[in-house]
Order: sequence, then structure tokens, then C-alpha cells
Amino acid sequence: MSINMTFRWYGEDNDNIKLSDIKQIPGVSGIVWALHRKMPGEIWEEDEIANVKRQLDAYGFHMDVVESVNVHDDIKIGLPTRDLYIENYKQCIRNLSKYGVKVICYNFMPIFDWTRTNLFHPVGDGSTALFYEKGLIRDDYNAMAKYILDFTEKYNMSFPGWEPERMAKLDALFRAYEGVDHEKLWANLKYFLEAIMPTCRECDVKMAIHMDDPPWDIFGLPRLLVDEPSIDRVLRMVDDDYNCLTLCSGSLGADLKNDVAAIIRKHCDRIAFAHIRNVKHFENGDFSEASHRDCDGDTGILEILRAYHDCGFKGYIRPDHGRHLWGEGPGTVRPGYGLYDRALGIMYMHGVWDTLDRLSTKS
Ligand SMILES: [Mn+2]
Repeated sequence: MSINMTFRWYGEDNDNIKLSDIKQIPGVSGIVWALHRKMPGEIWEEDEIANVKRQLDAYGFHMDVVESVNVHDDIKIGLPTRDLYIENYKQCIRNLSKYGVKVICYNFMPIFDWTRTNLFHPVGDGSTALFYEKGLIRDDYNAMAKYILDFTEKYNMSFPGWEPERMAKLDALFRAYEGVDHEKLWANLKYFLEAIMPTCRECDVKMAIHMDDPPWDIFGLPRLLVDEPSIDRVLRMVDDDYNCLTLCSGSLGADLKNDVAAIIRKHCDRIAFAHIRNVKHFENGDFSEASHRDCDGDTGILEILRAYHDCGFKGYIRPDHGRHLWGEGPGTVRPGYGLYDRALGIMYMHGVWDTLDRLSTKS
């Protein structure tokens, strides 16, 4: 049973990793891509999409999965202007579908995207990884944002969801989200999904919501996709084959209570895209990202892969974040998105998958 392995790439002039590097990793069929200079709410134009397609075609990679078409804050807040941004989002879906895109990975996190307190924390073997120090994420969102933004400015890179233009208005954004509690945010997600589902069906493009990372409220902001009941809820709320999941084992794995393999077995047909990442926990609540090898973390990578295999998973899969190895560090690599550890992760996953294939054909 083949696996549709993909690799995230930030684009020419925006990523030190070249498509020719990725081509040398065994068994990668597609690139998970995005137009990273787009602000949330902007239309992705056809000529811009065609340009990426040309680059990927040259290496025989498909462009079936895009990550992320970010959702404008007005949609998450539920402002009257959301309808305009929803129309733009529909146009993005139409434009992307013309070039073969099948899955859009997105998230519905208020203000902040993934959050960490150290982007290059020593793992102990000479490599570094993204790290979350629980004690540092309390009241002062400006200090946390400053750490991330100083980094992006120093190394002249931008992170999706951390656009400097948005972050410059952080206090105003927090004021705009006042009154947006969990239930309001759920209602706004439902409104958004119901509005775009007809376009998704027409264009055969699945919307695949990513879990919130980390999976709990931060700085008083509500976070929705955090555990099995919330995943049940989003799928039931808009019960449509085009309302799907990007099931991120690392995001869910940041909470030890989550049994990721059980969630996969329950909802495999609605998982359009699988992110595989391992997380190592410390007793004080801190966590570090780890290699994909099962025993290097607490996420249960083997059980997760076995669950996907047992279910006959037909979606796309990619290594999520990796550690930074062999000279990768600040300025040479995007935090979490180095070449080597993700390539190692792919080989680990292929090894497990091929073995499961072999065992299942023998029995
Ligand atoms: Mn992920």
C-alpha cells in the first residue's frame, strides 16, 4: 500500500533547501507549498500559482497540498467584513483547484500561530529543537512575540501566522478579540466552513484544519482543536466530506492525555493530511520536539503509523518539524524545517510502513 509522502518547502528565495535536495530523499512525491508573502485575506492569483507549479513540475513533484492559506482575523472575530474575506477565500480555492490542489491545510487559532519559547534549544546530543517552556507563557504576550519577531528580523525571514504587519498591532488585535470566547469562536468557524463548503465541493478541494499548537488556551485566547472531543465536534458541526483534518501528532502530543492513534482510528476517512512529529515531555510541563524515532519521545509514533496503515490511509503525509543537525542553526535554517532530520524522519516512516506492508501481505 503506497504512502503519499510530502515535504514542506518555503519557496525559491525563501528557503535554503533546494528542490534538488528534496529530490534526493527517497519516496517523496509532492511538495507542501504556499505563497508565503501573502497576507491573510489576500487572493492568490493564478499566475503566482502557475509559477510555483512550473518549479515543482521540473522535479516531478505534485502540488496537491497547500499550507497555509491563512484565515483573516475578521473571519475569526466574526466582524461584518468577514463576508468579503470569505469571498476572497473562495476565489483562492477556485484558483488553486485549477492547478490541481486537492487539500488546503489551515488553522483557526486567534492571533498567534504555533508558539514556542526557544527555537534552538539543545537536545543534548549536539542538535537543537523547538522548545516550549511552560513558565514563560503566562501574561506577557508582548515578550513572547518579541522573541519570535526579533528572531525573524535578525535573520530576515517571516513565519506564516507571525506576519510583522499583524504583530505590530498586537494590543489592538487583543482588543479586537475581546468577547471572542470558545463558543463565539466555534460559531465563527462554523460560519466560515458552511460558507465555503459549496465551493470546496465544486472544486474538489478539501479543507483540512490543523490542530492548535500547543493544544490549550494561551494568553487568555481561546483555542479549539485540542483533543478528541473537539475534533469530534468540528467534524460533526459541519458534517461534509470536504470538512477534514490535518491531524498533527506533534500538536496533539503536547498534551499527554491525547491518544493520537485512537483519534486516527476513529476519524481516518476525514484525515486529509497527516503531520508526523514526536514530542518529549518533562515533568514540569515543558516539552521539546524530538526525532521521529518512537523511543525518542512520548507521542507513540509506531502506534500512529500502525493506525494509519490499518485504516488504509489514503491522504497525504509529511514529517512535521525536525531537529536542526550537522551545522543547521539560526540563520541557515528555518526553525523546525531543516533538511536532515526531516529526511531521517521520512526514512523512519518508510521503514515502518514498508515493514507493515510486508507483514500484512504475508499473513
Ligand atoms: Mn503540524
